[in-house]
Amino acid sequence: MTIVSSAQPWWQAATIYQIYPRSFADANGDGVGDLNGIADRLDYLVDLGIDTIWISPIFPSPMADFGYDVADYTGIDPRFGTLADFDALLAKAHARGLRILLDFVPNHSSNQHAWFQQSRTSRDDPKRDWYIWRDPAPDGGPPNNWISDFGSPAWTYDAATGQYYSRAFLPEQPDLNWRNPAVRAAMLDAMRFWFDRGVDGFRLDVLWHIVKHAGFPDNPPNPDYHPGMGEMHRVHQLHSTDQPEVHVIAAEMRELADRYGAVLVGEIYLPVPKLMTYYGSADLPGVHLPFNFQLIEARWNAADLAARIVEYEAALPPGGWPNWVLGNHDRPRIATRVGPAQARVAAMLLLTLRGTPTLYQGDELGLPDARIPTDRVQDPRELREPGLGLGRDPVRTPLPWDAAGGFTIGEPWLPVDPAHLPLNVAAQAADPASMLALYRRLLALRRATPPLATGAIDTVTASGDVLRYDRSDGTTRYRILLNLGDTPVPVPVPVPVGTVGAVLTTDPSGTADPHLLRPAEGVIVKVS
Ligand code: TEU
Repeated sequence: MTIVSSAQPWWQAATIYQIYPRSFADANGDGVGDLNGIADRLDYLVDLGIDTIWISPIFPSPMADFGYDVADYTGIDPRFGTLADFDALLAKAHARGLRILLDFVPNHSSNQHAWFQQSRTSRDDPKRDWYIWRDPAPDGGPPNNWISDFGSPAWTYDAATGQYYSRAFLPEQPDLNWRNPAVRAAMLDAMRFWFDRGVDGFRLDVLWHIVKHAGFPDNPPNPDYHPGMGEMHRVHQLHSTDQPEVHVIAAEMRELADRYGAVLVGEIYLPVPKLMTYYGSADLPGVHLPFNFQLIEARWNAADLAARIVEYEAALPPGGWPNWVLGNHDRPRIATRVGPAQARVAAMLLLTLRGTPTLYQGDELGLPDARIPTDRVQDPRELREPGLGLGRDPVRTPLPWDAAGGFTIGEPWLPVDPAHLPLNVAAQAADPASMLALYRRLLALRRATPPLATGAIDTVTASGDVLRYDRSDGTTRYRILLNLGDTPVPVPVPVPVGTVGAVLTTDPSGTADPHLLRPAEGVIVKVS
């Protein structure tokens, strides 16, 4: 896509929409969403008002982790379509002013990847060192106490050569050895392959995981561990993640991306101070946008949100551009986390904070987590640690397009929750009081109002249940007032709501009361 020259890079004013391709739209009726399904629905995304799509992995994969186990970094899985389908989708998206980010999975490949198949054949194979192989501990067990994010040791024994390989996730996801320059070259080549086709950037899966401590010391135990947390939390991932060398690799990726005017978004679950290091430095630039999951981690009250916004903004390094994420394919949905009324407030919050927002497919409909019958569970995480509420199927069910479903003419790979059907796209598109209509209004306002997209943020304060902040570009100032509670709150003085009037309210009535914030009401007010 042509790069528009302007003072501000395109991705700073962008709004990102995450597509989980298995569940977005199925064009060929096999029950699994596909690239042609996305291509058929691009106008929905244009009407919604987003401008950048991130598509979860579409590469050839045995689907042990639904695409996050890649068997070929430069192909398309036949379930999703062909390379020609992808090129057509990209062209069609670009023609509509939509950019596309792919989901690159650098930490691990599939165990079916040709590299790993070769690596496991012998200890002397030239590809041996492309993965992380270690001798057993003296007792024959795993080399150290590292634990997979999905529970159980982070090592799998391979009898053929008598060693363990490292795998931070499933046994089907062996960790690549990023300390090996040949791996780095091959993975950068794979990124270049997609950039050359016109891809606008990547989301980088578990970026903080990709380099491990060279000495493989035990991780320290977590004194706060209790079984309900998931087994991964038995230890702190001190030595298995977030090693200094990751920043050198991120800088190599950044250098490549910048040559194409592309954006890199890093998936990093770390506390804010650590997260900030992934912006890199002037000498060693990191990713453009280290994903900020503060809104996912927050307790839903004004004080906690205000504190997190202030902390995050203050921690940004010089030139570091903020970003905000409300949900994704791994975490409970916003409508379930905070309830349907507050989910409208959350929409206004996401789309009025400073920085690039990312919203997850279905959240614009206010979908709650789907109920999954036990015999239909697909997520390997749920299957390995059942009943802890860590399963991800509830946020991965097919998007309801119309009252009958409309996702597929076949049998969907995950069942549609009947509770989702009344929230379908067609019904909400026709209803000005709907969540979808609110998202459309918010996105349209953000597009038309530069201070809301890229202006400064100040006066972030919590008073009682009300979270308040201003956005301004020096001449025009907007005030955002969000009632995080379920009781009416008098509009705090000196907010001159009456003077200029509310620009937009989350209230389904569409009208704002100049003196009162209703329960779970948010308003945007122009104050100068
Ligand atoms: O997720 C990473 C991720 O969510 C975990 O590392 C997280 O820290 C852990 O589950 C604790 O909550 C990414 C993808 O988004 C996910 O879908 C993949 O399964 C995973 O990486 C492996 O590729």
